[in-house]
Amino acid sequence: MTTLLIFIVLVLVFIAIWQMTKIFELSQLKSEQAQIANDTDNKNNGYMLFAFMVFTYLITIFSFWKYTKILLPEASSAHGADYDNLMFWSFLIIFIVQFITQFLLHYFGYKYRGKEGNKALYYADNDRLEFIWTIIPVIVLAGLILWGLYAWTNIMDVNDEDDPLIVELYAQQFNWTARYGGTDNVLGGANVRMIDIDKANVLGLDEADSYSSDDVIVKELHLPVGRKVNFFFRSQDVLHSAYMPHFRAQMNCVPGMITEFSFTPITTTADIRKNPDVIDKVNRTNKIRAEKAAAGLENQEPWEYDYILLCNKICGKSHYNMQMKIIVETQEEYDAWIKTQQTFGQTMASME
Ligand SMILES: [Cu+2]
Repeated sequence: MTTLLIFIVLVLVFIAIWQMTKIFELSQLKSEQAQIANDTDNKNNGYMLFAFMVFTYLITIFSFWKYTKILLPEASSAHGADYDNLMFWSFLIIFIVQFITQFLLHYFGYKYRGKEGNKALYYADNDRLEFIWTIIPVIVLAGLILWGLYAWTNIMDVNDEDDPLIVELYAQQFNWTARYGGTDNVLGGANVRMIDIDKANVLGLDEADSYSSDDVIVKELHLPVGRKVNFFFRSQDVLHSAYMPHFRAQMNCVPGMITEFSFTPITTTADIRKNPDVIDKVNRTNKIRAEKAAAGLENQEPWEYDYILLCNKICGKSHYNMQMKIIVETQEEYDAWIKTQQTFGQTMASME
């Protein structure tokens, strides 16, 4: 792959040098006529322009056919469908407009290619035409923007209604830690200055704060299905971004401040694994892994589909691997799991 890239770069450098010498040659005022485009040149350029349009459309169709199956499955959060709808209509409109405008651009370039003796027609303006191509984009864009603002306001509305579960996501180079508010569902105060590695107080919780002792710190995020979750984000070192693609959620983690985001998971991990798109994706991946196993390569264990929290800001050399598993389960399963976890108070006591 690297060899191929180096080869491509070298070829491009040579083309650049060749073109530059050509420009230099052209700039030398010689009375030679050879460099002036004749009808054959214009015709060839016209055909190439047309061919390029056909190529663009073919590669678009090919990409749709080949790559749509690698996209995310349907959203697993309550607000996800609104987000996907907005995205779909925005892309559809962009796609239709680009289809028409690119056709006009390339087709007219081809149709009105230069011909000996042809003169351009002087055409001052056309008020009606200008009115149409101004007013239609104005209406469409205003509609999209208003809809977008409405969706944004709804999605970004973090409030305490409906008894949300309180979870903190803590980012550091290069891993995530999650903290639950515990039985009181209130997070104890915390600050990076209170981090005490010797005492395993890795998140810098305030031991004097009475809300801290029942907090539960974990390395795997469990969420009960159907309950709203209010997330609070902190970062220890640099800018990170908590990205939960299956829930259409992302929020920056900024050192020195607490950011917030809220969503309601609506599909359990067990249920998303039954989604036909997901089953198809898992089968395709495991086919590749089986081939790897046969060839004795790495990453050959069968893969099981999971929700995941990723970092979406390039935060350092292991950024690509900064992730945490998310499990959405029934309330009973969640209750059973959280009961088995140690509280911060218990961890501190065991360290003494
Ligand atoms: Cu990161």
